[in-house]
Amino acid sequence: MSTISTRPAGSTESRSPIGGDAGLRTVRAACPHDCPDTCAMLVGVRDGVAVQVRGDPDHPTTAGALCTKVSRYLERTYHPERVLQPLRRSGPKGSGQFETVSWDDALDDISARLRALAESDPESILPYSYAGTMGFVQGESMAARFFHRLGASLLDRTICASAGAEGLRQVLGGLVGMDVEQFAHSRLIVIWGSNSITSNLHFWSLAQQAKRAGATLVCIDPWRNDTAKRCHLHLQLRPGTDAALAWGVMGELVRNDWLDHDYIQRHTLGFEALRERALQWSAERAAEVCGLEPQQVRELARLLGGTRAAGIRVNYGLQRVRGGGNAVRAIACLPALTGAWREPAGGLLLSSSGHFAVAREALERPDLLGARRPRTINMSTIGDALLHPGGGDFGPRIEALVVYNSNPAVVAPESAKVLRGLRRDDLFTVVLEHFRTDTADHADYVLPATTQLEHLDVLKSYGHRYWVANEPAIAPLGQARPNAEIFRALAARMGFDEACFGDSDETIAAQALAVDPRNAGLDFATLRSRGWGKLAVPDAPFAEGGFPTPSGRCQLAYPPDEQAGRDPLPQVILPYECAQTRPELAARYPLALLSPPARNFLNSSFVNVESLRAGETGPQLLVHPVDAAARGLREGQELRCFNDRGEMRAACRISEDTREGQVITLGLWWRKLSPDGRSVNDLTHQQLTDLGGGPCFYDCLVEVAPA
Ligand SMILES: Nc1nc2c(c(=O)[nH]1)N[C@H]1C(S)=C(S)[C@@H](COP(=O)(O)OP(=O)(O)OC[C@H]3O[C@@H](n4cnc5c(=O)[nH]c(N)nc54)[C@H](O)[C@@H]3O)O[C@H]1N2
Ligand SMILES: Nc1nc2c(c(=O)[nH]1)N[C@H]1C(S)=C(S)[C@@H](COP(=O)(O)OP(=O)(O)OC[C@H]3O[C@@H](n4cnc5c(=O)[nH]c(N)nc54)[C@H](O)[C@@H]3O)O[C@H]1N2
Ligand SMILES: [Mo]
Repeated sequence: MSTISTRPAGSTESRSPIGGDAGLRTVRAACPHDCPDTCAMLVGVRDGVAVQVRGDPDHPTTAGALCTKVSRYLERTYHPERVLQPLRRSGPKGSGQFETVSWDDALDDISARLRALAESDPESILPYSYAGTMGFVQGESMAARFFHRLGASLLDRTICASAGAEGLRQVLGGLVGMDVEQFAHSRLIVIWGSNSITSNLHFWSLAQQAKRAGATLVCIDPWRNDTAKRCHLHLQLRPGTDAALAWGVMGELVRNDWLDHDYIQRHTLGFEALRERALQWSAERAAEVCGLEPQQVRELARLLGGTRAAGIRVNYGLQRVRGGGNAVRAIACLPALTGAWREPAGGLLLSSSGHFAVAREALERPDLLGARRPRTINMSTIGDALLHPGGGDFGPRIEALVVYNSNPAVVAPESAKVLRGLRRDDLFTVVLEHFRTDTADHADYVLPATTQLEHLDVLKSYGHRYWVANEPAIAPLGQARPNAEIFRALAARMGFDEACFGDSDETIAAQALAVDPRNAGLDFATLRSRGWGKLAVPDAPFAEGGFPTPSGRCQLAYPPDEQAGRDPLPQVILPYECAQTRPELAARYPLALLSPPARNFLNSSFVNVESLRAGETGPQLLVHPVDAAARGLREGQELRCFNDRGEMRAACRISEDTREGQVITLGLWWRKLSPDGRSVNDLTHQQLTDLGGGPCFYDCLVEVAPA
């Protein structure tokens, strides 16, 4: 059991100047962005102006370093294009023409419009939010209370992680796994579906420590990304074939008896069925499906089978395909078969979220629904939802959309439909934002929100095990208000008089931490003074089994009572769009398109920060030399990348880092900041993953041609 590690008392004062500058006050903050690293930050403030942000050197995973993006947080906060006053639409829908309006007028009108809709059918109102900030206060607390009390439609927040989360839950029982800090001691690290240098930098530092100490690093990714280039082995498989690779490895483990029979017998369920299925998977069969050499499958199995302290860092990159949920299930079986969970530096980490004890009901107050059970809309099919005329199983047409912490005009799949929906003249749209994003341009009202430097919050992490507090460093700029304050004000105008609508941000932050042994010694007051604090969770949480499944065992197969006629074992499900499943489509659109994160952006955030945008030099498309030659494409040339759903333009980059038959473009460019006004999501579709109802961003066929 790790002792609760917090900053020692005595170093808790928040006035310790950086570099001995007496006028400089230091405020403890937390990076709010959707990233596993959730860094502890120190903000230097002079005369009410934030002048410096840096990583907290004492926080074990931040270790004094911020990523390129967040080290520019001041540029983002003080950006000349921040929305600092409420705006009301003054031109046609989607034109981006606005006039300024007072808060009172904006809130009066918005609450009147919502009240009128709620009187006929509150389910015609839909909140749309994701992880613009991961804070509990400015995320789903006051906002959730507001929509629950209203009886609005519920939103299924699937856009990132739901397939993998469900896959992991079925095997391990929740979003639980290794302590990321333990990877520093692993002897083998398998980075599976992640470009860690871009998306999980502080994990990469730990992996580097392990590498220096002699560990072997393996990367499994269809793209030879920056991370793959720095690993000892790279298995550059076809996208969407990870489950087949995992089965190939399991076949080798079984045939060679590289198994921990004692661990399997005591702590797993379904091994006999798994064993039988695994024997059907030769290295050759797996290699054939994955587009690899059989030797590569054998090598991965030999490494996993022969290393106890083997840590698998799975990330969400591999579950954005049709079979993503089952791929995570298959991979999650591996550490139980080899007994890697016995070691603190062995096992697997997809997300650490489930280790946190969060008082969700206190924050979100689902009890405010009373007896009402509103329908749930999947955020990944927002295009179809906005265009639905209403009726039948769908229920009422969506008449009002309230967007906060998200940018659906760019991030959601099949943009043509999302934009057509947002342009409906009869849709009333309110967007809480820092900037005039492509989504905000479609609003009837844009409400100016504060950034992390201007409001209070508390955060957990999905990559490490620390709670991190965020103290406001500066006063809100202009007329900006925290999300929670905006929903509090709307609630007051709607006449919601439950006491919870009077909770201050401090009260909400304190409510977030559940009373639970994992939070022992941690409360918001402590976090506030110390900045962060670690959960009391064992270093090797499943060394003696004790998985949070109903059986307490690692579920290699569904338990008998959950099988209900389905295949109890992880399945191999090929993409919706590939030569095997859609040969006629692949004949017209033969190239698989991947659109993973850009290093200088955070999804669509930071695209408008000039210095970071300059680092990405415009939308680019990586094309394999063979595919380029077949189409007569030249380096640097402007390309048209298209399918039946849409197109985007990008500069041609001929590179052997991609596979033959696969093109790659990075990041989610704002439409209005890309040369052709389009986004990669003009090309993607709204079909959902096998588990969890997630989007299939990396399951998409296209063709390219000179523009
Ligand atoms: N700089 C930066 N950091 C970020 C983000 C960002 O946009 N920019 N995004 C944040 C968010 S929202 C998230 S969810 C996290 C995690 O973000 P993830 O989306 O997991 O991001 P990455 O790890 O960068 O990239 C995914 C990797 O998966 C690979 N991949 C694609 N398809 C497959 C497949 O079928 N199989 C396998 N094995 N690999 C595949 C891609 O080639 C890519 O290298 O990162 C966060 N961190
Ligand atoms: N093609 C393709 N599409 C993808 C992905 C991909 O890899 N490829 N990745 C997907 C993934 S993993 C994710 S997580 C989603 C991300 O989708 P989103 O969660 O929508 O992420 P962002 O694009 O970062 O947009 C967040 C917005 O919230 C705003 N914001 C930040 N803080 C606050 C605040 O305190 N208050 C308010 N009101 N607003 C705030 C920011 O200004 C920003 O415009 O995109 C998905 N879309
Ligand atoms: Mo994400």
